[in-house]
Amino acid sequence: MTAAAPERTQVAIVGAGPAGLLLSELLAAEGVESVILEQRSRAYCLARVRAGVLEHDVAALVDALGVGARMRRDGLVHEGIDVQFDGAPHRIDFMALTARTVVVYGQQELTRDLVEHLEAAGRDLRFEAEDVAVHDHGSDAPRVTFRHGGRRRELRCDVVAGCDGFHGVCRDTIPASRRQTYSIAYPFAWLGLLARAAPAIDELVYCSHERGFALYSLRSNEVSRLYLQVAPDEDVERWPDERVWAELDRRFARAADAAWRPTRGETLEKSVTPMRSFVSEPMRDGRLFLAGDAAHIVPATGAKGLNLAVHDVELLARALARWLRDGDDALAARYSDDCLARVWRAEDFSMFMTRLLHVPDDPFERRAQLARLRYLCASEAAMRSLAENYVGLPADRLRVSAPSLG
Ligand code: FAS
Ligand code: PHB
Repeated sequence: MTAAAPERTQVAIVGAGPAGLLLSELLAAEGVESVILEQRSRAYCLARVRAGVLEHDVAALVDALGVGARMRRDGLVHEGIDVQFDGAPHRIDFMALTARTVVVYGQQELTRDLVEHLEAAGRDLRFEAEDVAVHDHGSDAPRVTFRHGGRRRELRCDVVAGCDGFHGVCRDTIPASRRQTYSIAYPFAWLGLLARAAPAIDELVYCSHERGFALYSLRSNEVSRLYLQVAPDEDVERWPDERVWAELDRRFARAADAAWRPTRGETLEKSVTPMRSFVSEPMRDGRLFLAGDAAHIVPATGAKGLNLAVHDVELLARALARWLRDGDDALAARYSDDCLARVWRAEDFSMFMTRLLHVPDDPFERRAQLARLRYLCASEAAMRSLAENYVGLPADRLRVSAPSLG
């Protein structure tokens, strides 16, 4: 295989998930050049079913970048969620409690909007880039090697952004001696179903039932997204559609409305997702900066994964523009700490939501959990805390300012 002449850019971005795509957009808006290297095909990246909820400020950022037209047209603004237990739903009113909302818009759709917007602007986005490897990130001249179009290639740059997700190569490029990882593997997984069925809900329903957790979400007025708590090693083959719908009916059953149940429809996608919490620190090593799932994973119960990735690259783009354009590396120096303040808050909130709603084996734990759910839905203070974390915390809520000693 022949080698092409080395190329050059300012920021080499590994991965075309929401983190990598948005980083390229944000850097371009700051006049900083980048190249995205993605191992999968364009079609594969656009077909991947993942997140579905955008925080208030994340939706505003997508708008500000000029990528929000379809999101505003097809996305659904939700002003609250329902938490269901003891066979009854309890509404948590985000608007009344926080004056902020969320937007339900599929990650698949957002990914399409970003890819099309980058392509229309002529940005350098390369799918099917194989064997990506990062070199010399501890020097002033990092390089990324890869195979593309049947040729070995080298990309020379000022900085490498590792946006290659949990299973990528960038995190492991940082020697284990220079990083610390923290993790929890939960004793359950999610069986997710995407169905062509008009949702029988106006807002998401998080349901804690004796038989296990269930989530009723949606992608549009024609497409529903539903999840069931299952065993951590569950085999999707053991869940034919009829069994999934029957179990959803059992868990979502409402005492006051026996007829109400999820609307059934044709299955578009069905898969099992593990539930884990994971953080790798620091998020920077020399001229390699990690963002999104490459550095941290949250269980999806708090709807934080995609939103955290966006917050990371918002900070990273600002830091790199200051450094590469203005020669000021102050923000780059504190990038990891600034990200981790929000990451650990989201890790805690996602763990709280996961433990609040998934059914434990221990009967004592279950009784205590029900007491926590009843308190949550009876206390405005508790509901406000959940609401403000769910819609997305403003940056000033992530750190305690030093108490005034006056
Ligand atoms: P991604 O994993 O999305 O992207 C990384 C990219 O890097 C991929 O395209 C991959 O192909 C590429 N890559 C990997 N290795 C590479 C290599 N060696 N070379 C080149 N490219 C490489 N989050 C929420 O906020 N709300 C939700 O409702 C929600 N639901 C979820 C449901 C499911 C089933 C799953 C799995 C996740 C969910 N998440 C949710 C979390 C999810 O949205 C992630 O947090 C989000 O995709 C993170 O984005 P990235 O960091 O860009 O990583
Ligand atoms: C989804 O719509 O896929 C979804 C929504 C909320 C969550 C997790 C997943 O907490």
